Amino acid sequence: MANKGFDKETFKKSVVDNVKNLYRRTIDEATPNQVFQAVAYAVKDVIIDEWIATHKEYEKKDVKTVYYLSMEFLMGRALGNNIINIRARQEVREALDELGFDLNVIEDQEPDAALGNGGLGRLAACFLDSLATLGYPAYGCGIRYHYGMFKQKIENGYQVEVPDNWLKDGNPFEVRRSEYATEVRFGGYVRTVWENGREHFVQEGYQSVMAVPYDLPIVGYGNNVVNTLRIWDAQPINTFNLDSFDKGDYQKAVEQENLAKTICDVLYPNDNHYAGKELRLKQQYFFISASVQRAVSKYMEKHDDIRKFYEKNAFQLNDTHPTVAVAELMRILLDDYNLTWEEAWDVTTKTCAYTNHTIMAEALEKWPIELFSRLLPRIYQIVEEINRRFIIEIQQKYPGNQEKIAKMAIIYDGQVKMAHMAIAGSFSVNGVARLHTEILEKQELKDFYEMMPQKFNNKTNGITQRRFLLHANPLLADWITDKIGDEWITDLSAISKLKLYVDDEKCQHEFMNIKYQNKVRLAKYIKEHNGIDVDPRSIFDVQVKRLHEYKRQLMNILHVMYLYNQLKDNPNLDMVPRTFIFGAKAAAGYKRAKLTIKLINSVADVINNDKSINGKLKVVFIEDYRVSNAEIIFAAADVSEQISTASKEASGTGNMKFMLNGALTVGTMDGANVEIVEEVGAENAFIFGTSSDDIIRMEHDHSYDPMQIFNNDQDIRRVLMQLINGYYAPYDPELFRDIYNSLLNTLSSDRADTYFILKDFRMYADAQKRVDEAYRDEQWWAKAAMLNTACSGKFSSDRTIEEYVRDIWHLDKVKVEL
Ligand code: 26Q
Repeated sequence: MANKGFDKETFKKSVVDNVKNLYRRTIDEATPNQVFQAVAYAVKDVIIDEWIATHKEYEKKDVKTVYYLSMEFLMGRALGNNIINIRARQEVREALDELGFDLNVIEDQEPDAALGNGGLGRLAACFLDSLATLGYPAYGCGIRYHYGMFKQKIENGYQVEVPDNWLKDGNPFEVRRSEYATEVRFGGYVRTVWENGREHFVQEGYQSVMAVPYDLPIVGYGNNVVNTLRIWDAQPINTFNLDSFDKGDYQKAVEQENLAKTICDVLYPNDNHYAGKELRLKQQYFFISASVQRAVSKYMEKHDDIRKFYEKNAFQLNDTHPTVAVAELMRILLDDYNLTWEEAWDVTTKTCAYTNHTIMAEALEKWPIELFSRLLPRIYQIVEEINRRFIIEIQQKYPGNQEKIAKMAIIYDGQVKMAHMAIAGSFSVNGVARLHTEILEKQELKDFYEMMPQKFNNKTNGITQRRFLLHANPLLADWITDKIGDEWITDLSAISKLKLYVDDEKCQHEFMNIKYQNKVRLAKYIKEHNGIDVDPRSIFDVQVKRLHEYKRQLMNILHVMYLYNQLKDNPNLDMVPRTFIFGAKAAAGYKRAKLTIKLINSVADVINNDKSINGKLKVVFIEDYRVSNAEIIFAAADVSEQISTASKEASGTGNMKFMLNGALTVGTMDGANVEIVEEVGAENAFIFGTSSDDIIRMEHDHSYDPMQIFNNDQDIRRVLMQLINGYYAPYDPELFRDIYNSLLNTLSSDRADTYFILKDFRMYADAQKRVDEAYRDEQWWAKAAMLNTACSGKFSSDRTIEEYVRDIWHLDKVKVEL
């Protein structure tokens, strides 16, 4: 377990010295935040040698490298994770103890690196952890947003967004690499010149910014491997020429400076929703151009034939957001290396691979031609040519079929369709769970699948057990290691050995006792942050994820309202006390999502202050749900709510984090829930709801009518009426009218109850009834909870990464000796 090279006394001295050098203070005068900084630098000191050694080894072996291109990396905190991965947790804890500090308090000083919205960004972070731990050469490439995901405050029940100034005290782990700064160009026009009997294209009158990389270490677990997350920042370029100080130049200089100032300002806080903002496209091209330029330069430092670029490099596109990489790589190959179109296209389509994360129509990126061509004139020319040739291919396959072209063209209806370009420009297209990939092949991307089935494949998502068990749940982690050894840390399939113990009553007690202690820890957090008392003996029923209608937090809270009605009718109702816990950020402009947060808080206010129900029901909305408090929440959950409308959640990854920590799933047959149930057995989960096939069918034939359900089910009717009769908002009875309308009124959206909440409500309530009954049988529950942990082996991102390597990237493992 422990790190042999780690010396506690040296480390202590390093911390003390850092406090002196950074703050001119002795250690006993230092604030916890100053100690955090000092400890982080001391840890970086240990990491840095491994980081250098890793890259020396990569160079020596001339390895193939994957570039994981992503607009988002939702890293969370680094310190605790890094200490764990250098396997020095115990020593660092002792060192700090001896200096008079508590490691947990010190870790708590670190702001989350929240450079992502939710699932897609956190997946990227888990993948980096797995790549380093498995010893694969990899770079994450992204943006150094100055403001990450906003902090959420709840005021009077409403979400208020507060800027996340995460860099204000500096980031001790980052290294600025100005030697790799590179220019990125926007706007202007393209001039065609003839040279050596060939057309050449020169961009002129453009504005440019300097892209400057900052590197963050990604520490593998106990293997001396340290990979790099490279995030690019923008800096004004120094072309301000005083000699030619005329009005035009001055204007341009100011504009360039503003461009550099705005590009990396802030992460767009939209999750699964496209907003066609010009600045967003600038962000995309900015980090892609810089990353691709650098990857090509690095390759050419050691090779002479750019035509073989793909032999040493793979670009994985995390959704369509980085798709401009296809055209940017083409541009560099054509304009800078003078390859022919055919040669350049061969290299590009052997380098790029695309991961799809959603089938939601409103998330598809389509850029207006006007905007795209104005901002990226040379890139647009290349996209036009890609499109022209792609259409010829379609015509060859389907002669005379105009409909196919309308459905598949990259440029159509005045728009550039990024998903179509990603598919055309990649050798691999993957979904993120089996069901999701099937839906892509049979429905959403059917035409593409029929034309090029060989590109399509599935890679079911995973999560890193190092952060979400070893770090987040130390009690359970130690207990598991005690029982079956520590192999599970780097090979989660080994966790199945726990199955031997699921019938052992002593083990059941120990397991549930750890769950209880984790619930006490969360109860304490809730008391400190919400001022609400919750009973750790109640069922902790948790739904934490971004707020979105398809995820159906609304169905959850409507069910709470329904339970409350039952309790009001019958205060002696026999039910196991339950604490419903929510955590969710709504995109800042997503009105209905924000109103849902207000509804949850309004219901919480009424229920939590009603003495007559004897504490049988509590509702808690955890403010500012993020990676760092997620770690506390998953460990404490009894019930995991995964209740999306079937077919809408591509995979989900929270579902896996709950399972790993021994929670039972209440869920629909959607995303990776399908595979979770396959692993743990349907009898150890609470599955309900309309199937994805039936949902898709009803979406097509418009046969669903929620009003019928409203008319025929008086419990549902009563709950819905409470949305508009002031029951939860006496001061403003109309407050929740929009939510009521969304469920029943076809005028408020093109279809009422778009996400089939009323359709699934009864089945959901039944599933929840089964939870209540099952929890009473302590032995049954303990066994089922242990089985969830024991059957979670498939859902390690280590497994996912091995599949990407085997089927897509074809990387070799590297060993690093110090
Ligand atoms: C697009 C354009 C403009 C602004 C923002 C966006 C944008 C940003 C983020 C679009 C989508 C996202 C995020 C999507 C996402 O998180 N998808 C989730 O990905 C997870 C990892 O594969 C899956 O588990 C989830 O099911 C899926 O919803």
